[in-house]
Amino acid sequence: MRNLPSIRSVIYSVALTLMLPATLSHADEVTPSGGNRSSMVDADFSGGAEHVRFDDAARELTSVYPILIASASQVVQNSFNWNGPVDASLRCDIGFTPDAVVVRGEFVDDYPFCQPIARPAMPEWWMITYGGDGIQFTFDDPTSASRRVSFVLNFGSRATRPEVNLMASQTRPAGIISTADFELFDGQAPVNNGGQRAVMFRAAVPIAALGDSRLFSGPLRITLRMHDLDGDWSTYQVLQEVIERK
Ligand SMILES: [Ca+2]
Repeated sequence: MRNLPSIRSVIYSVALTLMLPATLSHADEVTPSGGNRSSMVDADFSGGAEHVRFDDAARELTSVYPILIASASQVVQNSFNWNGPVDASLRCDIGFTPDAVVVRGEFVDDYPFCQPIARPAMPEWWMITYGGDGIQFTFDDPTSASRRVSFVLNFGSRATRPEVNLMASQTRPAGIISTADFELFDGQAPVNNGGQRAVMFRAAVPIAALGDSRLFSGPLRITLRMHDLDGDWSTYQVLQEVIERK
């Protein structure tokens, strides 16, 4: 029997700074070892931005938007693989400052940090667009299909060396955003989710490293995709939610 996730009832806190730091202790052991597949995401690229710290950016927030992914209707690829919120679900606050995108949230995954290749970003023609566990944020202008920026919170295999990867930008090459701040923490065990502990994450990404700062000053469509791999490629699934910032 699957109960509705308790995270549905969680009231979002606008105060991103209330995050309680902890260490991440339960990186999953079933994660295959990293491979050597070549990738679009090899460059270390800052875009000339200063390194940003989450705590500093969170103090400058001008707007915050909550997103919840926990229902079957949000599984947009390989929905037959989804076994409910214990398998893959998340909630996230996406905030903006004049200079940074700030995200904070938590996810539940029965096999977290499964990442069989070192650089999981895949070309568009792959049916699997991101070959491992990761959370992808795409921002585009609803009035102009050509203006689009996308980055991924790349957990790294077994949560070692988490990094932010720029996936798509009109003005910047794909690569590691070394000026971003990204951390993972142990979360609490939500009630009614089978005892699966949540993993908390928080990140701040300089807009200058994403390119096209004008994109972030106008109407914005925000697409959040949770890429979930639980073992071999047959387990791959994608969950998605889209919101619009007026
Ligand atoms: Ca899973």
